[in-house]
Amino acid sequence: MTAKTKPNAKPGKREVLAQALMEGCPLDQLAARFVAAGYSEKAASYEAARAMKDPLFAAGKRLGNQVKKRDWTLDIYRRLRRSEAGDATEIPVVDTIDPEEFFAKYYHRNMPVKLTGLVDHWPAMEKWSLDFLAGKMGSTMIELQGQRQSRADYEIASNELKRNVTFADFVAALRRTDSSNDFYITANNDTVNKQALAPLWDDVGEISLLKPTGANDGFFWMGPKGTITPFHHDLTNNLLLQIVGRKRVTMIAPYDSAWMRNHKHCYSQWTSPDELAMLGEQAPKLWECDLGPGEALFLPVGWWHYVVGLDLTIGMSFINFRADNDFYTGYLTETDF
Ligand SMILES: O=C(O)CCC(=O)C(=O)O
Repeated sequence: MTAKTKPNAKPGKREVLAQALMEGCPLDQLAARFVAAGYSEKAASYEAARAMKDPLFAAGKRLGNQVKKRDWTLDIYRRLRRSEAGDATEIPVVDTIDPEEFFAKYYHRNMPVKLTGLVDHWPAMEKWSLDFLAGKMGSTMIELQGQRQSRADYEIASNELKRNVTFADFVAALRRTDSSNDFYITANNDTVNKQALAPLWDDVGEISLLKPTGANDGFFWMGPKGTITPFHHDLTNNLLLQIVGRKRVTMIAPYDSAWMRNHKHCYSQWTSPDELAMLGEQAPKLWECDLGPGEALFLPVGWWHYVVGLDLTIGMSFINFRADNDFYTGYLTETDF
């Protein structure tokens, strides 16, 4: 028996309505949607009128309008920020910032800033190299993200890509690799690595903006040139610190979130800043920052970021600021959008 398919079958009525709701179609254009989907003018007017009386459709429509209202409010921030910063895309840089200035001008205003002079006193800045780390930690089992190239959604699937290797094997792989996004020690490997790499914290000092908790604060990052952390936003404020090598960070403000194709949790469907830039006039503003050894980037909560390793990199990130940083308690429980 051969399956019968109806050529040019028009979508069902509820499908047309669902699509119209998802796309924010105004009520006076609803009938036209049915016509475009292949319904007669008469049937289209009838279905549009019927939808207005359907409580489910009405609730969906109100919800859609609420989202549009929120987007309008966010657009106020976008326009005001653009008036303030113009077309400049560089993240401001401040050397040896005073904590009071940091919290007043950046943290509490949800504005990114690149900071220099925060960690010049750290022994790690002088000591950490492949030779030193292999010598000190070589036989230690650590966890990393492996086989990332096997899946397009490697960041979303990060729990499934956890692999255990000795630090010596990891360093050997780094030495063999010119450029790769296939393996990377990230903050998602923190539970294992905080214990395993505890001796490294001897080389880590204090940072004036953070409150020491006495528990080896910070997340360890290390990987070859070519690592890519795709667009996402964090649920906390975050300080991203470079110790060895350079990273390029592209950021997009939370008020531009409507452009971010945020389909799941904190992730975006855009695969690179270049794709976004191709939107031309429509593109949200892409803020840029290159981060070198000894430099730190304040990544404010909610800001989208995309990070590329320009060299073999070693870094750390921190969330233990001397201020409220619990933005995850009220986070959504359902995160498919
Ligand atoms: O350094 C990286 O590759 C990513 C850092 C990051 O995205 C983060 O800490 O949220």
